[in-house]
Amino acid sequence: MRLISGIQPSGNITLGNYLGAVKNFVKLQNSDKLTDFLVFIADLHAITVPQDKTELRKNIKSLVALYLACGLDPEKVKIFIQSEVPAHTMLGWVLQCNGYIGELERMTQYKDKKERQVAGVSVGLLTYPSLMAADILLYDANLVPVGVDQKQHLELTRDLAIRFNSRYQDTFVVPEPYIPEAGAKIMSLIDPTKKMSKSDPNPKAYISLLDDINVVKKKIKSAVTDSDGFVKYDVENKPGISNLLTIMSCVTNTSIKELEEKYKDSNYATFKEDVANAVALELTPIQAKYNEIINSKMIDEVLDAGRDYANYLANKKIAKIYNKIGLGRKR
Ligand code: ATP
Ligand code: LTN
Repeated sequence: MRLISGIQPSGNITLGNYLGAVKNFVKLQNSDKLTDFLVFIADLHAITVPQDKTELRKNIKSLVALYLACGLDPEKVKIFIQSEVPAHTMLGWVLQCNGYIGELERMTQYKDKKERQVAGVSVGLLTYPSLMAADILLYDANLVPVGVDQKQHLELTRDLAIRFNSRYQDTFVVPEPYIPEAGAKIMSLIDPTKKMSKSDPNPKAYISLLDDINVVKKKIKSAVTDSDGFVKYDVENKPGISNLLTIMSCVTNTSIKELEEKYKDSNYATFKEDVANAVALELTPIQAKYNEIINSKMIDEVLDAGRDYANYLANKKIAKIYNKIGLGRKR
């Protein structure tokens, strides 16, 4: 079984990216059903909205170091940068020509991000899911571990694969999403009805994995909750407390039920203090490892090996696809 996933270097990854995606990559890398696991830095996706050149470079490197610091083992997972494998863009174009504007315009992420653009909406923001589909289909991946916000893009990927397979005969594996039961949608700390997002303009909304530990604790303690005063999981009426329960449950591997029982007589201050300490405990070793890795040679070594392997698989596949469509001369 082949797995693939990517994260955009659009900022430092958040606790949401970690619990919804990276923590699961680390679990899945040990599965005995695995033949290949590819994890990449989706830098071409990041430029769908304006990025500062220096920041982008810094974020790419930092994301590799964070993947490793969170426990991805380069022996088991090939880590590479999307823009270093040109076949992604080559297939992205082909899939744009097999997708419909209407289906792209329906994507929730497009509709949300479009509203936030002050300097104009790029064409790439709309066509981005075709490139995401290319990222996956290029490798005949079976399973794609992602947070719940990517489910719609995965459905589109499946539709594109099925459509292409029926037009040009079987070419692509139709992939399945892998969405964790808990932690697939961590919410903003200042507006718990909104997803926690690394590109949120307000840093109080998210916890970055690289935030100073005291800042992490402060952000959790000042997370928006409600005035009921009892710790109970109820997403509809108590989204802030429910979000903190989810976070606590994921970092301590304890069920929400058990946590509700434990904190049934506690006030919010005590509960938040414990959540803050639990998150700090999870992030402290990651930060220590990150600091060891960020200036080491390991980053380039891992990326060189990942790039070569990904190009090897991707170039074989893109040649077959171009042949099926009738592009260029027969190879
Ligand atoms: P941006 O703010 O630039 O859109 P993002 O923080 O939403 O970025 P992505 O790079 O789009 O993050 O997502 C990387 C992975 O993390 C995806 O698998 C996505 O589903 C997952 N993810 C993103 N946000 C959350 C969240 N709040 N909770 C759980 N998983 C998340
Ligand atoms: N669109 C994703 C990042 C991403 C991705 C992928 C995830 C780009 N290509 C392929 C899984 C598989 C996002 O999280 N915004």
